[in-house]
Amino acid sequence: MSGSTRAMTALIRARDRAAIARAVSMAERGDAEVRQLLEMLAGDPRRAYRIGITGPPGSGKSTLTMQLIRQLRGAKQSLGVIAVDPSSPFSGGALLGDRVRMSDVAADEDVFIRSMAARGALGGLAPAIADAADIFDAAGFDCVLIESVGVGQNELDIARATDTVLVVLTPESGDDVQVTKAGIMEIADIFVLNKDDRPGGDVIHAALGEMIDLQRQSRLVDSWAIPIVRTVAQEGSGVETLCAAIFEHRAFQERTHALAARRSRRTLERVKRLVQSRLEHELWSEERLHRLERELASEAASQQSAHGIAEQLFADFWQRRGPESS
Ligand SMILES: Nc1nc2c(ncn2[C@@H]2O[C@H](COP(=O)(O)OP(=O)(O)OP(=O)(O)O)[C@@H](O)[C@H]2O)c(=O)[nH]1
Ligand SMILES: [Mg+2]
Repeated sequence: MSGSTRAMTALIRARDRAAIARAVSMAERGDAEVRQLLEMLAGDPRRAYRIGITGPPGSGKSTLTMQLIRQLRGAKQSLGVIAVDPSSPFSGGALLGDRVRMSDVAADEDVFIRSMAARGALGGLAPAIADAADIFDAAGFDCVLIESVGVGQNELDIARATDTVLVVLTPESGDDVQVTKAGIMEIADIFVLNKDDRPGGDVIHAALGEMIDLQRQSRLVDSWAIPIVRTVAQEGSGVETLCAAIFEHRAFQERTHALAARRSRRTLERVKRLVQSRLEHELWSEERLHRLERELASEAASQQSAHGIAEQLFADFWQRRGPESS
């Protein structure tokens, strides 16, 4: 264990901004050193509450996140914020970081905001987000907010990384709701109907309400009733109600022990993913790949099925790993 890693853990625990920034950059790059760092920080009993903000491009996630930051600061919560900025800013909205720099939040010592690029590190963004959230955890922040645009895999990644998921829709999201019905019902803990200053809100409100009712009928036990909170993020209206809904969801999950279950499921997924990428890395060494290529080019390979070759390779891998690892 290097001395600098040890020094860094102390700085992170003291919420040193430069150290936190450095550690998050390491997580983003997938540095091996971050593994050591997180192992050393693991004993800390703190548990930040993790809130995900997702939804279609341009639905107002960053605007809303800014408002949530203000509201949560009013409730004396210290905050670590991760904004997964889209790689192409097609929504016309400002990036969260830019927005913050121009606001009162910029000088607030109890808010730490970090952008991550959506293209991200090798193996996707999910591991980097999870590590960054752990770093914020160790720094003793009360809440971690994660904003990420909800397209494809991103949406699921956010849901897996957080304790409460806000799905931000707008009166214009009607088609999105129809198309991704099952997907958003699966991940949403709270629906936010933003841009409620525009017409059409009632229609989507009714559609969402119907989906929520249907889902509840199919559950036997008392399940969480997904609320729909209507907001105008630009003006901050509805944000207080949204915050109350988040705290309510948290209390519900604590009361029903769903939070502990959710967190251990999250750890399981994460461990599986880590083991999987480690296996992949070790299995496909350059040497083994070359050997396989040579084998396949040979005459003998034409006599074998792909299944047979894979079987042999796998057996060979375990045999070689065996003596040194047991
Ligand atoms: N009319 C109206 N416009 C809003 C509201 N909230 C946000 N906007 C505007 O919608 C645009 C997009 O807002 P962002 O907060 O950047 O949206 P986003 O979901 O973070 O966008 P991406 O991160 O790029 O997906 C901006 O021009 C906002 O000013 C609202 O409640 N009403
Ligand atoms: Mg945004």
